[in-house]
Amino acid sequence: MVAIAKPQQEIKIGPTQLLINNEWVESISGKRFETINPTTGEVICDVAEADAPDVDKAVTAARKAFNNSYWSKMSARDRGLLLYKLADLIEKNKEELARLESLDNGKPLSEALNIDLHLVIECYRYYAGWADKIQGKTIPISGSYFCYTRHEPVGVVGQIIPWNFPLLMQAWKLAPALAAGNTIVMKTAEQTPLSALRVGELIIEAGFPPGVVNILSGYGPTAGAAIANHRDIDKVAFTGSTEVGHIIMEAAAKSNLKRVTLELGGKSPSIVFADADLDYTIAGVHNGLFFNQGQCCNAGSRLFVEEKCYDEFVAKSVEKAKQRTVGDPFDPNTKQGPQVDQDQFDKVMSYIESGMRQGANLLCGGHRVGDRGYFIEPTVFADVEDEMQIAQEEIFGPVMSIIKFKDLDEVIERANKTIYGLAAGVWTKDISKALAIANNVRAGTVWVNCYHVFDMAAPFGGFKQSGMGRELGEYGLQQYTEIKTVTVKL
Ligand code: TXE
Repeated sequence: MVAIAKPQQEIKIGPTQLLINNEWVESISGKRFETINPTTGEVICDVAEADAPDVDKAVTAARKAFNNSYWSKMSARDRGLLLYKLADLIEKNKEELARLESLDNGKPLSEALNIDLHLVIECYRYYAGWADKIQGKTIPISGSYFCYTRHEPVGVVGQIIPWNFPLLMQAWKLAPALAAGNTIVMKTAEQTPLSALRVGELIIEAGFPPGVVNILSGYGPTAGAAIANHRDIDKVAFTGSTEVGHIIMEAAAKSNLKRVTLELGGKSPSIVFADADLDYTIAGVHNGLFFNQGQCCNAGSRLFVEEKCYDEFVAKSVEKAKQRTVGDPFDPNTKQGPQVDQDQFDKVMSYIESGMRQGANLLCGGHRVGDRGYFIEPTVFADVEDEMQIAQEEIFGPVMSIIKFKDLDEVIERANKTIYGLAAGVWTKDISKALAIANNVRAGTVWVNCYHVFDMAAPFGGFKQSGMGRELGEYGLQQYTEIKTVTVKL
């Protein structure tokens, strides 16, 4: 039984309608859907449910704002100031936003506040600084011409975000798009609509003009698909499953060849060599897998451990997992809250069953915690083989799969045997081994003796079926601009 403490302060829910053209409106169908508290399984409230006609309405507002408005004529520096103002407002309201995030998503409040909100505020500030530094080039072409490039906004951007970091994924999408001068129709994840809507209020308060940011709550196959298929959306940016990533690209191809960026699933190898500082590494890989209830696209979910230190590593990892406190996200001692919803809970439990069925060695966990909400024990499997489902597919839950390896070349080959390529970790004191992994593992990010280190200035994204394009940093900004070449006869 998980004891559920009452949140110390009453949680203010904020708006539950759609944000279109800086107005809070019901959906055209009048439909609403419920958002569930994953800690208890109870309904928090209902929110307006967008579908294709609401997407149309939001796109019309966004197009108008893009084509002919105060926004399109605003200086880049003033756009940056608006983003700074939004960051300040989020900072002012960060405790309230963190509580809302924990309520709707289930993540521990301390993490929502100190990690998610911290990064959210940094993200808006980082891209605020970029707004007036988006520059083209002058190009020395042959003949009597003056040639230069302009980096212009792509236009109306559709953004579809997931539920694992609702506010942070909103920031990663909104901040670079706004810095570059685009207008936006964002669909949040149906599991976690609330915090993004509260940010919608702050967007209006900051002074963003009508139509620049439109926020819709709704489901994927309806509102999400309407965005991906829309003929007047110039780009779609998506974060979610690889399966839906395929659907988004197909929709973009079949509609208007809108630009597509995708940040998808992963099955990232975390590779431990016997010379690593073992206790430090065990803590690092533990966090690399269990952080955020294991619901991270970049989780180090294929843990390769060198034969020479395997037994000790496994024993200590199991001890560490057993000590992890699972419980009420509002309790300051909690390290792990519930999975986000019943579907994710069922998915993780079915992978645990599959691990046992296929002969992996379950050393701790494997069960539900309590009798309500979506809590799962921190689970460790050892003796996992490469071809087992738990070593190949994204579990997205608190399930560690430990795999034995013998040497460097072998582990590189095995680490690359996956359809994914989002991230990788390597733990060693030997710089040559570290760089051999960094150079040869096909992944968008490689962490050496660390994991989950994010900075707004460092790009993030996937090789292979983990995605297309990059988010964050200057590279992330480029995905929100079109390059125009201007050639002038002299
Ligand atoms: O993802 P979906 P789900 C992975 C993770 C997880 C699995 C399923 O393995 O267990 O995906 O999660 C919208 N057209 N990741 O079902 O469905 C949807 O409404 C347009 C990894 O939540 O991909 C939501 O807003 N949009 C991941 C968003 O896509 C559609 C984060 C993500 O939902 C759509 C989340 C459609 N046809 C899950 N169908 C990461 N990369 O971090 C759904 N959506």
